[in-house]
Amino acid sequence: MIEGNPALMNLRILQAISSGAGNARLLTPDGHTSAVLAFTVMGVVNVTPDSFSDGGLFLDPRAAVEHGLRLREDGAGILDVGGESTRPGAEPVPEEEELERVLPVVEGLAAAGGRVSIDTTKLGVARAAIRAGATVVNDVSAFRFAPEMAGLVASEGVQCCLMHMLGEPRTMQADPRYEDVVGEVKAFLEERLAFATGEGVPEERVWLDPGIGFGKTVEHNLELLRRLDEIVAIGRPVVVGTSRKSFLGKLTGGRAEDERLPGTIATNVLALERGASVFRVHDVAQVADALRVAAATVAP
Ligand code: PMM
Repeated sequence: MIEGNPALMNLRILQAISSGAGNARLLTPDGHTSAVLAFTVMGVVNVTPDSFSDGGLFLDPRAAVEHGLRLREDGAGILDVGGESTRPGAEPVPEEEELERVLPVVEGLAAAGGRVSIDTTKLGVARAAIRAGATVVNDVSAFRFAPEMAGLVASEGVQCCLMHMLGEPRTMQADPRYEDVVGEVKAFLEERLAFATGEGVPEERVWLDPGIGFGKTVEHNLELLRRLDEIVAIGRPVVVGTSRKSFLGKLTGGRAEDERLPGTIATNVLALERGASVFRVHDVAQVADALRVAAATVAP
């Protein structure tokens, strides 16, 4: 447990691990670490027909690679490639199909020097993506759907993001309930971290994510964001993914997905202030600017 200002905790965490939160972008152009709070923007590259805000836009691998490279120019330190939608109610995609969608994109982005994470819950997809150049496994099931994923991450020496989700995407939004959402999510993440390290993954390679929108009501999401410092206190870099999610629409009178950038920025800026260090977003340029400015105001 680390105590103190969450933003400073975040900085200490990032400085304590030489690889930081992946290739944590530092805010000074000359790359000094001590002057300004560090953060990493993770750009979303969904290669799916049905993801909730960008489904079908980048199904062609060339379009997806171009999109990812644009996001990198916009300030994404990591490109998160996903081939299976996790929108509420989504049905699983067969492994072969997921592989066909993501592999050319992972290969193309890695060949162009991009740092790639693979957003998958499947062992075979993670293994192939790592061979194709991915260096982070972003598993929204936190190794629950394929426990062998932990051994893969350990033996390949890659990093992983373990996320909280209540159940599975098909059913997660059917009346989610918690006694204490923050306490339960925190306990889950601590248990998953212990599982990962027990399987040989060095703690320094694990990031944690409260899973905004994954089996949560609007109020659950807000409580997790309000008390994010409690998740940060576990002592691992915290990833947040609020980008364009439906609770932002509900809080703003029913705004559509492409009208949720202000809400996305507000939540990411506050999450930074509360100690999160990796921000998974679609609108990289705008969020990166907002985070740069916000980070300057919480600099030590
Ligand atoms: N959200 C989505 C997909 N993958 N991964 C992590 N670590 N955290 C998230 O919040 C997350 C994720 C769903 O969003 P999308 O359909 O817009 O990609």
